[in-house]
Amino acid sequence: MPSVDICFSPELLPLYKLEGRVAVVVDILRATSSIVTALASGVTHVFPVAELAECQALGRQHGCLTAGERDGRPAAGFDLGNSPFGYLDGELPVRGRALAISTTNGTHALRRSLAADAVVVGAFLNLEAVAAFAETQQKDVLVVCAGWKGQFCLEDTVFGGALASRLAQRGFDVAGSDATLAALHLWQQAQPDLHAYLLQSSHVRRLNSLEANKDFDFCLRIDEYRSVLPIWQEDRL
Ligand code: 3SL
Repeated sequence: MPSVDICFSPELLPLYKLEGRVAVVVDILRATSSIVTALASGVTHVFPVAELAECQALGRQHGCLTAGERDGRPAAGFDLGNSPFGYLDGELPVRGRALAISTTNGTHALRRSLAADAVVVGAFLNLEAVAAFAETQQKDVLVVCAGWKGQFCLEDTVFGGALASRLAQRGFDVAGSDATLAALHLWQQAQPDLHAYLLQSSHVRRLNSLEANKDFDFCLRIDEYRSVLPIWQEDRL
């Protein structure tokens, strides 16, 4: 029976085996939610990169849109920051364009997970798509939480619990790892009001101070994009 494990921070990745597993990389606030929204809004493919300079270089090389964020703020010289509404508000046409994106934690976590057999991007927005994909693979799943600068983040871990709960219903073993048990407990604790529960988190306070609280509401919509599955292929999603 395949299992689910959860890595609370990319800094802990050296302790985990990626080979043979499906890595589900999550940065609920906001990188993976934004990537899912970008693809749902007609972006053709996404180049997630760790460094801002590389992101700009890709923009020039491929003529694609660029999105850059550091410490929650849009980086200077990029078309977009890290708000999912950048792909939804129509200010910048995105349909049919490719996107290069670099964020503080999320794109780092993705790049550090590439040794897995398959790497997919998870968010509450596409929870069902990720669960269905994992079921087709029948391999152990490792949820890689982007966290914040190497530290634990509540919202990414709660997502891990939500995914473990869906995968338990599909026959996955979710009892073999204390990390998964803890995430499941947090997910249960967050019911019935996920929004109220996550209001306590440090990242929500950070976003509120940046006046990005509507992003928070949006990123908690479960299964908004049920069929969007960003999956790593060669050098892109
Ligand atoms: O760290 C990241 O990758 C970002 O998602 C952080 S923020 O939501 O833009 O603050």
